[in-house]
Amino acid sequence: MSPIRSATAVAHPNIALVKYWGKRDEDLILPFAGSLSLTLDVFPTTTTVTLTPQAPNDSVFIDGTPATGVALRRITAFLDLLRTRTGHQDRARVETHNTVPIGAGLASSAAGFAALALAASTAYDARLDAAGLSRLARRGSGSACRSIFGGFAQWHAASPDSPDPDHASYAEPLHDVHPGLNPALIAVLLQTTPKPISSSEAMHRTVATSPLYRSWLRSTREALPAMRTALTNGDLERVGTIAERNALGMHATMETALPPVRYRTPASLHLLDHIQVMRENGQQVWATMDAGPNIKVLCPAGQAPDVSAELAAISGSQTVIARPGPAATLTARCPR
Ligand code: 2P0
Repeated sequence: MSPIRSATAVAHPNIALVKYWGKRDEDLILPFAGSLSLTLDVFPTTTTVTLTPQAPNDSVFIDGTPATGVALRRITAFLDLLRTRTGHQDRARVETHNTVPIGAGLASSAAGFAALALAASTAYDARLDAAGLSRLARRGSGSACRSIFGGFAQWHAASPDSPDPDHASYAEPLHDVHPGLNPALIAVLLQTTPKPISSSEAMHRTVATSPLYRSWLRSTREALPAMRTALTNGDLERVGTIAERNALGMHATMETALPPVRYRTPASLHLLDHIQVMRENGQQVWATMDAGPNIKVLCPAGQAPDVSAELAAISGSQTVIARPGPAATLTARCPR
C-alpha cells in the first residue's frame, strides 16, 4: 500500500488586463493569443488533496458539498493527467473552499485550478517547476495558469508552428513592472449568482461565429507589448486605457456571436457610463469586465477608498478593494 499523501494549497484569482478569449485547441486549452493579468490579494481558494489508495473513485467536495456531473468530471480528468504523468494510480479526495462566488465572472476557476494544481501535484509527487505547474493549471482552466504567480503575469500563446505547443504555453511573472505603479482593483459585485453560459461555451461560440473575432485577436496581440511597456514605465493611465478597451472589445466579440452571449446587464452598462463620467471629471479610473456582469475598476491605490465608496453608492452594490496578491502557496503537506 502506498503512503497516504496529502497537501493543501492556497491560490488567489487573477483579473486579466489583456484578456484570454478563445482556444485554438480545446483539449489542451491552448489560446489563440497571449494574455496578461494581475493576481489579487482577495478571495483566496484553499484546496486539500489526499490520496485515497482504497477508494475506487475520486471524491470532490466544493465548499462542503459533494461535486457531481461536469464539475466532478473536470476535476477527475485533471487528476488523471497527474496519474498518467506520475504512474501513481491512487484516487484522491479533493476538498476545496472558496471565498469568492463561483461562476460569476470573478475568476473562481483560476484560483480553484491553481490551488488544485499545486496541492495535487504535491500529493502525487509530480515535482514540477513553476512553469510546469503553470502548464498543468492551464489544463484545468486556462486562466488558472496565471494564478500560479503573484502580481502581474503573462500567459504565452504557443506559436502554431511550435513542435510542442503544450510545453510552450504557460505563464510567467513579470519582474520589470515599475515599482511606483501601485495599483488597486476594485471589484463591484453587481450580481453573484452563477452565469447562465460558461466561459468555455461562450468562447467557443465567439470563435466559431463572431465576425469581430479576428480583429479583436489582432488588437489583443498589439495590446500585449503595449501593456508591457506601460507597466515597465509605471504609466497607470496607459495601463487602464489599454485594459478597458481590450475588455470592451472582448464583450463586443461575444455580443456579436450567434446566438449572442451578453454578460453585461443594465446595471453593468450604467456603471460603465458612470466610470466614463468619473474619468471626464479627472479621476483615474478604468473598467474591466470578465465572463459575468461584474465590473472591476483599476485606480491608483491611494484613491481606492474614495473610488470604492463612490462606486458602491452609485451601484448600490458591495465593493471589494484588491491589491496585487501573492503566488499560489503550499500551506500543508503530509508526510512532510
Ligand atoms: C481571462 N476569462 O483572461 C478571460 C477573460 C474570462 C474573460 O479566462 O475554458 O475559466 O476553463 O479555459 O479560464 C475565464 O475562462 O476558461 C477567462 P477555460 P476560464 O481571464
